[in-house]
This record gives sequence, C-alpha cells and structure tokens, in this order.
Amino acid sequence: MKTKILAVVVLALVVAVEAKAKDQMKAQFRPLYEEFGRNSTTKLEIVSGPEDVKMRNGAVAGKRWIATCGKYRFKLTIEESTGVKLDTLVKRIERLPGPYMKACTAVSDEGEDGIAIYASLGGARAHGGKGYINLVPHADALVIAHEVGHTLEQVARQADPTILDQWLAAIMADKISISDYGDHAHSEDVAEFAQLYAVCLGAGSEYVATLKKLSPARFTLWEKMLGVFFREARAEPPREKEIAIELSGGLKMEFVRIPAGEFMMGSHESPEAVVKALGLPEIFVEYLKNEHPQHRVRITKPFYLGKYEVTQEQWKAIMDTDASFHKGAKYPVESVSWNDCQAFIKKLNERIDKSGVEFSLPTEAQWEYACRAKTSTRFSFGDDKALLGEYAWYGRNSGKKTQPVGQKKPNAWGLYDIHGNVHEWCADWHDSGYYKQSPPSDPAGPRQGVARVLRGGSFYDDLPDYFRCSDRYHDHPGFRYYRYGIRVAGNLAP
Ligand SMILES: [Ca+2]
Repeated sequence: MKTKILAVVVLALVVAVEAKAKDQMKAQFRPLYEEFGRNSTTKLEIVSGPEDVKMRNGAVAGKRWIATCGKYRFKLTIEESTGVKLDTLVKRIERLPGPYMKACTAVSDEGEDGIAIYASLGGARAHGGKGYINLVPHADALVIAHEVGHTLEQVARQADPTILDQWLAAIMADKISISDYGDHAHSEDVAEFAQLYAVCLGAGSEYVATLKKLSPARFTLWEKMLGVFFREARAEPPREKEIAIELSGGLKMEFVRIPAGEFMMGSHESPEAVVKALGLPEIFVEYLKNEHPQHRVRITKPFYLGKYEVTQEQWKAIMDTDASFHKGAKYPVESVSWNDCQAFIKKLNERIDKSGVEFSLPTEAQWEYACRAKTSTRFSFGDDKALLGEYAWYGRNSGKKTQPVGQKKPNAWGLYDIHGNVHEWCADWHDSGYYKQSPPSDPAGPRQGVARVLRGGSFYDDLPDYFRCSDRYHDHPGFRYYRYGIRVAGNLAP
C-alpha cells in the first residue's frame, strides 16, 4: 500500500517536472516567434524567370523562377491564379536562416516545383516532404521553417532509415516536449523543432545555446540533418586594426579594419547644387539623381577592406595571368571584369587560411561607408575639389595612366586611392532607384540587374564629380576596361 502511494507521488512529480519544462520552453521562446526573421541576413538572388509552367499538383498554370542563395540553387513556383507576387515569397524565404535553403534545393529536382505556392491545398496551410514544399498564399516564414523540418527529415530518412527511431530516442532522452502534436507524432516533432531552431538561430547565439541545453539530443540530431554545427558563443577574439594575408612567397595583401556603425548614404546636395559647385555640364543633373534620397544606413558588423587596390603582382600570384593595360607590379590590376573579380575572390577564399574572414567585393554601402570614414562631405577630405590631387590620381595629374598604389594621401581610415587611380567594382547590381527602397541595415543591392556598381572614379576622369564619396558608376559584369580594378573586402564569419 505504502509503495503504491509512493509510486503515485513519484509519478505525479515526474509529470509535474515535465509540464514545467514544457512551459519553460514556451516561456523561453514564445516571444521570439513574432520577431522571427527580422534580422535575417539571408539574401536570395533571382537568376532567371519567370517561365510559364504546369505545376506538379493538378498541372495548374504557374510562373517559375530560379533563385540562388550562396551555394544553394532552387526553384520558386507560384500558381498564377493566386496573384501572389514573387517578391512576397522571396521576402518570406529570406526570413529563414541560410542553412534552411538546403531544403529548398532538396525540393527542386527535375519535375519538382521547388518552393511552391498553390491556391489551395485541400484545407492544409502547407505540405512538406521529399520533393515538395507546398504553401497556401498566406503561409508565412514560420510555416516554411516547419515544412523544412519535414523535408529534411525525409531526405535524411532516405540515407538512414532509422532516423525517426533515433528522433524518438532523442525525445525520450531530452525529457521535454516541444510539439503540440504530442511526442509520438515523431515527424511533427522534427518539424516543430526545425521551426524552434530557426527561431532561436535568428534571435541570437544565446538562444541557440539555451535550446541546446534544454533539448541536447534533438539539437544534435537536427544539426546532423541540417548539415550545420552551431558553435558555442565565444568571446570575440580581439581583432587587429590591420591584418595582412600572405599570397605567395612573402607577397602580402593588407587590410584595414572598418568598424560597425551608421552613416548617411547618398548625396547631401541636390544634383543642381553639385552641378553648380563643380562646374559640370547641365546634363549631369539627371544622372546625379541616383544618389538620392540620402538615407541612413547601418553597417552592423565590422569588416576588413583592402588598404590598397589589388596590384598586378597580387592578381598574378592568385590568377597566374595579368591582362592590365598599364603594366607594373605595384600598379593596380585593371582590365578585369566583375566576373573576373569573382573568380579571383573564389581562389582567394580557397587558398588563403583566413581565420574566420570571408573575402568578397565590398557592397556598395560598405564601400561608401569606408570611403567616407565618418565624414559627411563631398570628398573624404572635405568639399574642396582643389585638394583632389593630394588624395587621388585623376585625369588632370595622372598623365592618363594608372599609377603605383599607395602614393597619395589615404583617407581618415587609412585607405589609399579610394578616390581615383582605378574605379573599383562593388558586389551589388546597380539600380539608379535603389536608394528609394534600400533596407536600413547592410543593404546588398537589388536582386537582379544588368550592370554592377563601380565606385571611386579613375585615373582617366577629368571631372571632380566622379571622385565624390557618393558618386555611383556602373557597367556590365563581363566588361573588361583599363579604368576598372578591384579592392577586396574581408567579412567576419558569423
Ligand atoms: Ca580607386
């Protein structure tokens, strides 16, 4: 009798503890759900489309696009009768963490719709599985995160048929409930965990660490299915103000650390005022409108930027070739297209042990922010065009030739030739109206375009206009020109 009472008490206690743990999970994370994806840095690029297609379910008429996100490439398909805009779907997907794009790719094989919006799914808001993530028009980013769980679980099950048994064992080991569907609906539990993991990842590393502590077995298994591994938040190692990487045989490339911060991007002067102040032809007024409206931009993370333009010897050390028109080892490499620069950066990332730094072209916002170096004037050295020759090689002092890098005065952050010498390719597509819709944090340019941005003016240009911090230039990414060169950015890994 006594034993029985004790057993009941113990059981009640276990149930109470478990209920408490479940409440704790909800209390811990629920407020984050509403914020989901608000700070996401995931960025899709539309590489082709729309194409008219018959969709997989019922052969209904749809439009299809191909999107990329880093290494992932996938389809987006929208049933025409829904009237849902591509941008709406893209923005929802961009709320998800980058690794979740693995599921987008997994549903984009031949004959599949990729991430698809259907007018109706027989009363369900979404279906996710091997080969499909189907959504109704109002299904939001949280719904997609849940369906990613279903898809990746089924992908994992193909490679390892015991994966759901392992998940059940993980539920038992964790002694904590997540899913409102109940612990025995294993695949729903995976999907709910996938959603919670995404929410925590978006909210910050401290939340991911808490999730890992509360549900360690599921956490490990989900990361295995996702193919990523969360690193515990560590104290940020002190970053050097300047770093140098070795390219080969003692040849180095130097970088300056650019702090995180805010600035006003674009011109503070009207096009008419610039034309008047710099004595430009009237025709420039129309062109200069692309620097408006001036708007506040936050650069949320520190990054590195090349102290100098990439020189010919540096380019040659990585690419083995050099097509520059004005030759010289310490001269900036030129006659490189935007596409050539991507190949250079790819090799740089592959070859250089960079301790947490990922090389790229700077975004247009990073470039202007670094060029301004906290100044808000026409040039980084003030408004006076008469001083341009002290800081820049331009049409009136260069002899219409490039010059060895680093001979003129640097800007306040120690960047040489940021005005003049060679025009510098930036990562972004160019859109003259982009500033009207630029996001406030870390803008990365339009999703698509025909030309890429160039900044800073070149040795060939006579008019001081081209050397203003806010001046925007652009050209086709495949075009090689002796006025165009490259300066490399180094972004810190998250
Ligand atoms: Ca330059």
